[in-house]
Amino acid sequence: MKPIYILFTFVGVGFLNAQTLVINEIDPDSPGADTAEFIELYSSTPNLALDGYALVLFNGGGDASYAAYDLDGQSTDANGYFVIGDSGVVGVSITLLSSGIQNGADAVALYKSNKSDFPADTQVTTANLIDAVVYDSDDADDTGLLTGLGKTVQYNENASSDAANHSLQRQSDGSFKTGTPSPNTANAVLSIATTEISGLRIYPNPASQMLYVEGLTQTATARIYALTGQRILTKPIRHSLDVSHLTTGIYMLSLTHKGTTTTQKLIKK
Ligand SMILES: [Ca+2]
Ligand SMILES: [Ca+2]
Ligand SMILES: [Ca+2]
Ligand SMILES: [Ca+2]
Repeated sequence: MKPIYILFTFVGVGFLNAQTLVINEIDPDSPGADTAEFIELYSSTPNLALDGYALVLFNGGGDASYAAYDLDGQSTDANGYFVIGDSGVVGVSITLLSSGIQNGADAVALYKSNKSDFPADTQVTTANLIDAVVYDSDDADDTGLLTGLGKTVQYNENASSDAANHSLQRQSDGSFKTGTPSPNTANAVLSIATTEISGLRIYPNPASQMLYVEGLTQTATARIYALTGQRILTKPIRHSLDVSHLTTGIYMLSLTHKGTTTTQKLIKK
């Protein structure tokens, strides 16, 4: 899934800071009477004003809208999260209408637009589209939604046979995987390699200036990703890595050494 680059500037050598707003997690099907549904947005810039954005929910039946929400006056929080959902969901800022979130095959889309542009039964469009997720619960791919929103992959909330207790969560590679819902907080990291490089020690973590690595017997490749999946840095590493230019927050650090890649959470303070 391609991140949307709204603004980017180079800071230092090899660093790319991009302001991004994405659909980070969706939970259309929830336990019982399905009253814990939510959509989580994430911005790489904390406290991002959401003026001018609208969230639109599309029905796969006619590939047309069944609900729309203006996000004017709202903002992401200090950690970059924003949640629209049922009233009991942790950190909810806008409560969903009674139409809720349909369980699929349907779609959720974020536009730089207004609710008034999406009265009920408005057809899917890529005009002013910022991000979209087409999802289902063991349903066939809906080509009308996928094509209409410029997407190629439809994600299955029931991929681990527990749609009610799982949400679909954006991973570091931009794909969505099922896991325990995490409204208003970091998604579970579900796709990282579990391989370990023996004798490897990475410290300090959290790091503010330099990150030190012990145990590499030759130069490795370090890659740092934002939680949105966007790669921020790729650099050769032997003993240390300067992370002073990273914005405070949570990242994924991957090290590839002699053909083995290990990935771990990195906190920049
Ligand atoms: Ca639902
Ligand atoms: Ca669910
Ligand atoms: Ca359809
Ligand atoms: Ca989350």
